[in-house]
Amino acid sequence: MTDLHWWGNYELDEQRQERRGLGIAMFQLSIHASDPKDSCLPLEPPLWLLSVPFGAVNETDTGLVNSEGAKIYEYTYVLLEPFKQDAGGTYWFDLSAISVDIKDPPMWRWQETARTINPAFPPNQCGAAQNQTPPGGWTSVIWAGEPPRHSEMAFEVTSSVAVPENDLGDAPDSSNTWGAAMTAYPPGGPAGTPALFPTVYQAGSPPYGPIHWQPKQTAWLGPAVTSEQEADIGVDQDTVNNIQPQVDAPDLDGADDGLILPLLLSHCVPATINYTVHVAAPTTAPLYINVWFDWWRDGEWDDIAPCGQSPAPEWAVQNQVLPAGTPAGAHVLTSPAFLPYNPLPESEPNPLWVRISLSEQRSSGGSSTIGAGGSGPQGGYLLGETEDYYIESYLPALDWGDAPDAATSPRYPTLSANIGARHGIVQGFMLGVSLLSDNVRVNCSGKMSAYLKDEDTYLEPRTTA
Ligand SMILES: [Ca+2]
Ligand SMILES: [Ca+2]
Ligand SMILES: [Ca+2]
Ligand SMILES: [Ca+2]
Repeated sequence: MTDLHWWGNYELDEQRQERRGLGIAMFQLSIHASDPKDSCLPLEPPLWLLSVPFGAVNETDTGLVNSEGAKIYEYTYVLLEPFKQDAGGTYWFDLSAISVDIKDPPMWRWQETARTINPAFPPNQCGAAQNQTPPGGWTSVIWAGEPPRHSEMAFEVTSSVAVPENDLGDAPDSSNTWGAAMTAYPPGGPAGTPALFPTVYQAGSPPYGPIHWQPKQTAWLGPAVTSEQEADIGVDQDTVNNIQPQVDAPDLDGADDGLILPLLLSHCVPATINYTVHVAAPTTAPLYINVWFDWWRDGEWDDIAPCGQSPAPEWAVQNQVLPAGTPAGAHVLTSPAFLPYNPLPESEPNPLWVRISLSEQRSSGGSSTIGAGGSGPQGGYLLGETEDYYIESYLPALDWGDAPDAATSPRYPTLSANIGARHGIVQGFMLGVSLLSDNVRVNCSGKMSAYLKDEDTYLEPRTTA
């Protein structure tokens, strides 16, 4: 932490004037651990202690008044040396105002934010504590009543430490810094299918969660990247970590913006996905795109599902190449075709975790180790970005004709706007030899382009007007 902020007020006298007396000489600031004997009280001696002259804390009128009508002031102190917090630690912030002259003291009070029966401070829902001498010793601040209420104090601890450039994924990972089990399905629990996705880079590795050291240097997925130090601890540009294992919360990373949704993933029907890569400067070496789907819904990306005699690997897109010399700008790319494995009928929800990763090194996909699918190299990737998605619905693919059509002057009715012929795909029933499901898109000029060729299955006469 680098800055401390707190709020306070002065008691008012009968003339509604602030009782400032001869003023505050200094604030004594300290940080404490929790008392192991009573975790709702601070432990002595403090971990950190500093006396700060009043002139150094910048008393600022917030324009707010408290319930007595007294002005509320904000005080800010920027630490000369940041105070380092340990992951998972609980800390108390303690504050005393020291008067210039005890014979005419200021009646300054630390502002409360609330008096509540349900204080927010985890893990034991503790409210504020006080240490009054005499007799000394910490006690909880409890306001009598039915039920009794606790004080919450107005303060803020902030960190202005620069966020490292790294990018990581946000799929749930039970081998994390916190040693807390995470749930893949349903995400966030209650406990169901354990999550074994490799997301955290340091803890529980190998398999290593993919980390990208310089995601903004050359190319990334979608329009944006948000950076973080690690997936589950440290500073994060989004202010929350990508995953919070201690509360079983995944999928908290910003800028999941590469995959173009919705996906069309009919069971055992060849499919493709479209995604956006933003290239900062023309590439001088190839980059690789890998995509994993948890077809088996077992919380990892290591399996190969069966589509009859054909394998449907969870590593569905394997080292698709973005060639050297790709110009700067946004590029919409289409993956090679792969087989989805979604055996449940469309009416039943059957969500799955998906990872897309762009990198300068080819992925080895994984190994025999459980949780290796979707992992990255020991030394991390230099370039690229990883995005993880919890996909709850994927539209069934329809087969569309691909004769030319236009929104304004329909000639061959192919697009849905012109009531084109379309067919739900029935397994084993098709025209021609192999049926690829079209992903038909219309660009601004009203022209249609199909991302996949299905010359042997077109449903309308192919002629030119
Ligand atoms: Ca992105
Ligand atoms: Ca995500
Ligand atoms: Ca993040
Ligand atoms: Ca799996």
